[in-house]
Amino acid sequence: MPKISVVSNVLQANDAAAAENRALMQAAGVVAVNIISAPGSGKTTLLQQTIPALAEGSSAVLVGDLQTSRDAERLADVAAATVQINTGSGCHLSAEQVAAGLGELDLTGLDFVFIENVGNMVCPVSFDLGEHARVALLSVPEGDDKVAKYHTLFQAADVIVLNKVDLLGILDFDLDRVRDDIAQVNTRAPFVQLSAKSGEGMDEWLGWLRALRGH
Ligand SMILES: Nc1nc2c(ncn2[C@@H]2O[C@H](COP(=O)(O)OP(=O)(O)O)[C@@H](O)[C@H]2O)c(=O)[nH]1
Ligand SMILES: [Mg+2]
Repeated sequence: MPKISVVSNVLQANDAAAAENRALMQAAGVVAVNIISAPGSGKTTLLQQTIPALAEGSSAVLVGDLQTSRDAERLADVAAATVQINTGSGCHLSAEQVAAGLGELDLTGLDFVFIENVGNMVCPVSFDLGEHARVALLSVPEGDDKVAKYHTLFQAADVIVLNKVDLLGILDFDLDRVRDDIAQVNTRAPFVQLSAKSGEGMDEWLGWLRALRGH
């Protein structure tokens, strides 16, 4: 069998599992948000601040990492439930892994399931997990050239978040360049600038999530 067929079969199986995940969460009235970024851009920190601000215990988190349950431990205090998914050497979460994670959760009464994908700006982009919305997260220390370099991530995003704006002015980072690059690839997604550390800009992010949830 040609290699291309194998790849497309993998994606077809993933898409079927993603559709089931989406239907399951839809039926439970839960909104799923898939967060994709490079390692260290602040996914876990952002969720640590976001979940209590939305409402303590309103959200569950599925966290993907190659190894360790460190992020799940960091989120355990604020989330209604947290499932750590170790991918071994895998550079992204698959819909089947998310299905297994959802099997560990009681979705009753939840507003959101946040999915912290494996830190990677390339691999997770091709894999629908059954999310309702996709977040592309960038942070100031990564540099202002990443939107142009990793355009597929930003093209596929429903919202683009720039984290660590408390470091603007300390590090060289041209915000206009990022705005221009986003305009080239995605005119649909809002561009939210925030600091998960200082809290600046968090209101706009929380407002976007509440609008997504519909209340
Ligand atoms: N200065 C600053 N540091 C941050 C901010 N958000 C996260 N960090 C730090 O960035 C590092 C990586 O954050 P983490 O949440 O683990 O990133 P993840 O790998 O994407 O989950 C940690 O040392 C955080 O304290 C922020 O808004 N400003
Ligand atoms: Mg993390």
